Amino acid sequence: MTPHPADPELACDIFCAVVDNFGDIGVCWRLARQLRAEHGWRVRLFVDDLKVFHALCPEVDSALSRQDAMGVAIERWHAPSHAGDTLAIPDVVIEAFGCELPHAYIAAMARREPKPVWINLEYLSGEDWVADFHMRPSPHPRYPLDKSFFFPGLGKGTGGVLKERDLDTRREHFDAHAWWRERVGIARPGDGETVVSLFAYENPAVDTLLAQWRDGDAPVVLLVPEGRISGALARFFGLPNFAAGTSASAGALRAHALGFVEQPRFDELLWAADINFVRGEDSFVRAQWAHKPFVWQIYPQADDAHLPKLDAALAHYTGTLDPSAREAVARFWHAWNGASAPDWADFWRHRQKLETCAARWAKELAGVGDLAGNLVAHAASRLGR
Ligand code: TRH
Repeated sequence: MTPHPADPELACDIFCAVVDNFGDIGVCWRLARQLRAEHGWRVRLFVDDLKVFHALCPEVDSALSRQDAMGVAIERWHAPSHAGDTLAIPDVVIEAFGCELPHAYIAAMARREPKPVWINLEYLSGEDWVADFHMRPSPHPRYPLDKSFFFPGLGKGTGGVLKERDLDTRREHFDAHAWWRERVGIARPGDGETVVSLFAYENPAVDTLLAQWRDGDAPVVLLVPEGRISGALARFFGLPNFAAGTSASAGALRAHALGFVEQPRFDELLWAADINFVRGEDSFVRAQWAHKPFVWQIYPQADDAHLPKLDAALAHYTGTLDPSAREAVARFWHAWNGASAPDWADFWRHRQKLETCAARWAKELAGVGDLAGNLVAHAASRLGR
């Protein structure tokens, strides 16, 4: 049973170590806000890199060791051994992505009665094994504590992915005309132009793709949030940089660089485009909720450990496409992840089918349930609520 906000508030600590980029804090911050806003939990978020956090939430001041933002208490986690000034252990403790909790904190968890619900939030994977391992408890070797492994996933029996209750309504009421004027400073492109958003790591395939867009018959309008791919855009257009506010064109391609926006506004970019290139974990999830075709650049791991995850996601997402469209998507995603040269025309000739597939997939994914709701239900049952 999901605790009603009118019930005494459940307290929760989330620990987040920023490994790199924005995904670790991106997921934790989204989860923290949702637990607070939709489930009425009292949330404290420990983060070891407030500068990265500041990019997602400009009201976070990286100089402060303790502050509140959007109803969430934020603590700068400044050393592995530090756990805030008090060791007040809450009802639920979430360690994100295997970051190690401070020993003193674990010892205090073991002393608490009743014991807190201890959850390790794993990275998202669409692979089948995830459902078998989701929520398996593992006893601590020294303390009388169980830790459960919460696996986000794309299929039944997994923890699902994050989705706010008002997301679809916000998407449906999105004012695209106002967005283009405000964010890009131009009128919304016409139906004959394909709008592409490009949020990506450095990618050797990007030059080929940019050249295909430039030389293609159909106009392409490219929106590029400033970041790791910006250098490639600057080189392509022969510019010193491709910083926010820069625009450039070549042949059929027009490109605009955008500034990084606070996280709740990131979805608007995905809604404004016809197709979205996304990466990592959180933007990959948001692209699925955007009801638009998308291309995923997965976070690369040693020994190509990411490739089965890429194929597992493809199997879920393209499961209802006919074989020729399904193979074209797989070819394009593989090319974008380093396998070969991308072929835009081969991929985008399936546009209509991809649009239908995107909406169908979002509906199917919603059937797995929202991650925050699934996590709350688990905690509530463990706490006997
Ligand atoms: O930044 P990412 O590549 O993050 C990660 C990390 O590399 C992490 O270590 C890795 O394990 C994980 O991927 C899989 O990509 P991701 O996950 O999409 O996070 C980007 C976040 O940035 C996401 O929450 C959306 C947000 N964002 C904004 O808030 N504003 C913006 O303008 C943009 C472009 C992104």
